[in-house]
Amino acid sequence: LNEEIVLRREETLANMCDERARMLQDQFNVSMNHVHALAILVSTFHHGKHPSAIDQKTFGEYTERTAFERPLTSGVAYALKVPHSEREQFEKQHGWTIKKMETEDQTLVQDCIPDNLDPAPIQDEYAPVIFSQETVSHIVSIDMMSGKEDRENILRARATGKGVLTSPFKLLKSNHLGVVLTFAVYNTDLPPKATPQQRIEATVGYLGASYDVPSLVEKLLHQLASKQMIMVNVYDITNASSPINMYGTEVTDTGLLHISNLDFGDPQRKHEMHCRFKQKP
Ligand code: WA2
Repeated sequence: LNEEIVLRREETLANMCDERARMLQDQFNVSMNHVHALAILVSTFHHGKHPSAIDQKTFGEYTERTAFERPLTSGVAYALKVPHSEREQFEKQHGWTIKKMETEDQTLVQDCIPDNLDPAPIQDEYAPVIFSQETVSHIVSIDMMSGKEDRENILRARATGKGVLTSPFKLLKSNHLGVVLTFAVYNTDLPPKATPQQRIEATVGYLGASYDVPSLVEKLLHQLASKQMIMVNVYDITNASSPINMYGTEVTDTGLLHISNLDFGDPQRKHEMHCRFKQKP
């Protein structure tokens, strides 16, 4: 009798949670495939054609018109690999200096337009953004290697050739935690079974997408009926001893809980969805 009711309740929660986790994972996977295709587009039409068939206007229009193909993303951008020896020539050609992304004091940078940012200090190499979707135009000219999370992503993306994800961090011009997905773009000399070193050498740039997780998960869950019934949290559990809450209000509730696994396609990152009923039985 009572046991039966408890079992049914657990089953309902599990089904609802699994459905939400699957939806989120599927939408993420769809947008990841499309970001990968954008990396190939840049390789083919920017690096593969002389002169290039892509400029900021073309990139901006194309990425805005295809935004529907990349659910959950807040914007995409392309950063070029620039060794220090080519910095001067690069800056002269573009008519702007490579800017530094402050990571120690993001509160300042948050509200800055790139024109007010400091030039990047001397480094072996830089990753300045040259093309962006209109929604993230504030990162144009910023050296993505000057931000801790972006830098780690760039290094891992180019050594592996896979799409890689950052840990959650506060994105520029956003008040929420988000993640960045990065694909390296290689020149055509890359051998089929390339070593990490060969990949690094063949790298010409980085195509990245940013995900403002809270607002995008909210939008996704909103499309579902019975949103009022359950409470959802999304965690980055890569570091098992200190999970990071990426979506949902922090909970202390000890009631019925179901945990659904989330796979965002980067084996180095682990995520979970936690679901609870809002109402006690
Ligand atoms: N994109 C948007 N907002 C950000 C951000 C970012 N990175 N980093 C901090 N706030 C061009 O991996 C290359 C995008 C980085 C790609």
